[in-house]
Amino acid sequence: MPSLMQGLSGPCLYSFRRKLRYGWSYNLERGFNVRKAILDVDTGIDDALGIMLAIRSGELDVLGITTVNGNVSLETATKNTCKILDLIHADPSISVYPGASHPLLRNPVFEHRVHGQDGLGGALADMHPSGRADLSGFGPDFIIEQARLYPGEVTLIATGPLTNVALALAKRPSLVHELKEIVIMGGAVQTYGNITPVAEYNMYVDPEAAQLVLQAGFPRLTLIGLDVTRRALLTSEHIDTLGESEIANYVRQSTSDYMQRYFERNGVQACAMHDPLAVATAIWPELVETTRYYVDVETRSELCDGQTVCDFQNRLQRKPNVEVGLKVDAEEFISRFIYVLRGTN
Ligand SMILES: [Ca+2]
Repeated sequence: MPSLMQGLSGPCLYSFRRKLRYGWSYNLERGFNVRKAILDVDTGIDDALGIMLAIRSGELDVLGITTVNGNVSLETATKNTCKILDLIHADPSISVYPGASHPLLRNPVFEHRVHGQDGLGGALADMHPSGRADLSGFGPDFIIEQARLYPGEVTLIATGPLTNVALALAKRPSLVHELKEIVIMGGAVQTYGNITPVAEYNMYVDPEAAQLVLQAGFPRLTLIGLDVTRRALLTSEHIDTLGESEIANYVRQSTSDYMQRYFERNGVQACAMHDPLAVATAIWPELVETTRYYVDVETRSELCDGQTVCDFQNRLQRKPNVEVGLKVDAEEFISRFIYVLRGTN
C-alpha cells in the first residue's frame, strides 16, 4: 500500500485517501482519469459551495466555468465565481467565461434577499479577484467548443437559469449528442416552488430556455430539483465540524443570512444545498435515485410559469426525456461534502 501511495499526489492521493476512509474500492484507472466537466453557474451562495465541491473533490477535471444571469447579474456572478476559485486556490488554468446577461425573452429576477446584495452573503466583499475571467470568450461558445474537442466526454453541470445552455443548443443542436450528460439543478415535480407556489427559481427565471433544454433530446439529462435538494440541509452544527480554516470561515459567513432567510420561510435553521447536490450527483450518482419521466416546463401561464410538469402516469404518452431525482441519501451527501471541504489537497 505505501508503495502505491508514493506514486500519488494532489487530487489523486486525496481521492485515494478519501476512498480508503469511506471503504470504497479504489479504481486505479478512474483515480487518474477524472471526468471532464463544465459548470454553468449564477454564483450565489449555493453555487459557490457547488464549485468548491466540484474542484476540491478531485473527481472532476473542470475544463472551465461559464456564468449566467440569475441570482445576481452576469457581472456579479462572474466576479463571485473568480473569487471562489481564488479562495480555494483552484488551478490557474480554470477560466471563467461570461455568458447570457439576461433571460431569452424575459427580464432578470435577482435574488438579493436570499443571497445578499453581492450574491455571497457579504463574504469575500474585500477580495479582489484575479484575472480568471475571459471577457473575450462567451459561455455558450465555450460549452460548444469543449464538447466538440472531447466528444462524449464532458459532463455539463448547470446550477443557474438555463439561458447559456439554450443558446449553445440553438447554435449547435448536435450538442445533445456531443456532451456526455447534463445534470441540472432545477424544478420541483412533487413539491412546492421556491419563487412562486409552483416554480423553482432557475426554471422560473428563464422557462423558455428550460423548455428548450428539456425538449432538446439529450440522451441523459438529470434533473436535481427541490424534491431532493430540500432534504439536503447543511446546518450550523455541520459547519462547526469544518473546524477553523479560510474555507470554513467563508462557509460560516456566507451562509449565515441565508440560513436565517430559510428559517423564516421553512422553519428550519439550515442551508438547502441545491447546487452542491447537483454537483454531487455528477460525481457520485449513487447518492440520488432517479426515475425516467416525461417532463415539460410551463411558459404560458399567469400563475404557473416555470412549473416543471412531470407526467408520472404517462398521460401525455410522450417519450420520457428526463432522469428525475426523487430520493437522496442526504446524510451521506452531507458527510462527503464536509469531508471534501475539510480536505487537505
Ligand atoms: Ca444557482
